[in-house]
Amino acid sequence: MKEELRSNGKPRLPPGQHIAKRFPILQKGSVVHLDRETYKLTLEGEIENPMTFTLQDLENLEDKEIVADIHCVTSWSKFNTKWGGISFSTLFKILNPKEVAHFVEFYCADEGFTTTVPIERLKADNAILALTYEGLPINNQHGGPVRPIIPDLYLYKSAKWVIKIMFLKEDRLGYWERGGYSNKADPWKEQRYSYHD
Ligand SMILES: Nc1nc2c(c(=O)[nH]1)N[C@H]1C(S)=C(S)[C@@H](COP(=O)(O)O)O[C@H]1N2
Ligand SMILES: [Mo]
Repeated sequence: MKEELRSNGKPRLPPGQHIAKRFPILQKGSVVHLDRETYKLTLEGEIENPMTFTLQDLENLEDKEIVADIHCVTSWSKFNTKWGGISFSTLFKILNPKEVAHFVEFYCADEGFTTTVPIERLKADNAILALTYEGLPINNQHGGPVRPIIPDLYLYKSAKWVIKIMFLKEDRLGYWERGGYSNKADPWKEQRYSYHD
């Protein structure tokens, strides 16, 4: 079969990856079940307008859809996944991050799971704070009701069951990153492990 290429002529599948047949479900422990009625997302740290949103608040802000190829560091990739939700530029207009906010840390409902990304990564066109997958609310297995999807980084940066988003001056290592995975996590550069950083 002829290899698929991206618009820049490079292969569509990052080095060392293969296509998954289904959509694997992966997390450090068990699947978390968050109650959609009582769900709250807290946004705080280096922003002018800290706030807490209910799921309804977030749904009212929905303004974006992406179709993305996603890549897990354990080597599976999935093409053409469709997510709907809020663009980070919309969120940033509301929150007004301070000049000093260079990193964004996601806290998750599976105790102890965090991950951090440079704020610039969230400004990419294909990053989204996702509420839907393939047109339906994201299910528990895939991190619903709310998870960021950041397709340009290995999928451990796309935190499931997000309950708090913290804006930071400085970087902080997350759960998989402390365990030896790369904090840079660019699949095109095959930054899988921390010794590449
Ligand atoms: N809260 C939380 N988010 C997480 C993880 C986790 O352990 N906890 N694992 C990450 C990893 S390693 C991967 S590959 C993806 C898997 O997402 P999926 O189960 O929707 O395929 O979730 C990421 N987000
Ligand atoms: Mo992963």
